[in-house]
Amino acid sequence: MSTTTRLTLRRPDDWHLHLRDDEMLKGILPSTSENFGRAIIMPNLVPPVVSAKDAKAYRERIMAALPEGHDFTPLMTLYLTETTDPQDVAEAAKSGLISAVKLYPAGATTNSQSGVRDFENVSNVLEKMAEIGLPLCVHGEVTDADVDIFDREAVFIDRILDPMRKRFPQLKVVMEHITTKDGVDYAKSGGDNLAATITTHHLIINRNDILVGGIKPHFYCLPVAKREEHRLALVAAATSGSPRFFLGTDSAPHRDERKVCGCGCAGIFTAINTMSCLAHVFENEGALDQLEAFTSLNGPAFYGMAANERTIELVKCDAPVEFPSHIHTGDGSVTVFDPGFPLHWKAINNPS
Ligand code: OTD
Ligand code: ZN
Ligand code: ZN
Repeated sequence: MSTTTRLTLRRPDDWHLHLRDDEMLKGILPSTSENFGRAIIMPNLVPPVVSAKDAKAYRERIMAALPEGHDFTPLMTLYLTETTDPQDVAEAAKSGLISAVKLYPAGATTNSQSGVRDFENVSNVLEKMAEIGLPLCVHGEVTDADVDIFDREAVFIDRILDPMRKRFPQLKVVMEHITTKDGVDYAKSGGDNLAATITTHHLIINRNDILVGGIKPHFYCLPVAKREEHRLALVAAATSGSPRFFLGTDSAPHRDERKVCGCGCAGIFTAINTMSCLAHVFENEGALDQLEAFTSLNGPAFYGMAANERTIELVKCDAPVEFPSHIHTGDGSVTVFDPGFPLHWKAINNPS
């Protein structure tokens, strides 16, 4: 039997990324810009990116931090609040400044305090977005104290997402970082206006990895990883080739002191080794032929963009590929995601 040891793919994109700001931005941006052509940039800065003016300024800071020679386009988003102006959104979309709007239920994840409490108060923005075809990226977890953290995604689908999609059937929705079989099933059941991103880490870890044998703060993220059956459903979805699923790493760096402490932040940093991790996962499933769809084709198709022209190569090496265990930024050290197995696939970004 012949085994694949070399693959050429269109250059991948990351449809959900946290780049932060200032020294952290400078330190971690190269991990993405080296490996990806474009990324949807999350707006959960402090304070958040809420207006076109904020998005423009943030985009400029990202471009200023980009290393020479890196070919990378940040796709900006606005953070939806109950006072977002539909006209500002429409103009920012029309000018090409933003590619999506991000919905955080208030309190659902890092820096989401300014998110939405009463969905009625954003209906004017959603209506406008449906009209102009601008995608809404959704952090799909309820925040009700009486809902168990492991159930928050499934409950969000029933209570919020499904009614919202029925009310705005033309609205393009991306279910961000799905973590459950419920999320997979719902994404499959929608029409062409619905898609879901899947992270690298949710394809690799389950909740045991966080908790068995001692607590692993570097595996803690939101939505929290679920049972193994859910991870398997995510792997099946990602490797299926279905156009509804594509990569959004949700790579979310925090400096180590903020992860390893009495109340650790949520977020896993995967930007630097994502392509190697994904090649491993897809190879295990006998699905290397579907990797390009997941990382490079389905996302742009959903967002109405062309796939990247350039290509990358993935080469399987006998010796494990070495990645740094930490990225040292001017804002402190960030731990790189450890998948728990050696990585043998190496991404070559400028194949000759
Ligand atoms: N999840 N951490 C962060 C965001 C995400 O829900 C998310 O998108 C973060 O640190 O910004 C995390 O665990
Ligand atoms: Zn989120
Ligand atoms: Zn995120």
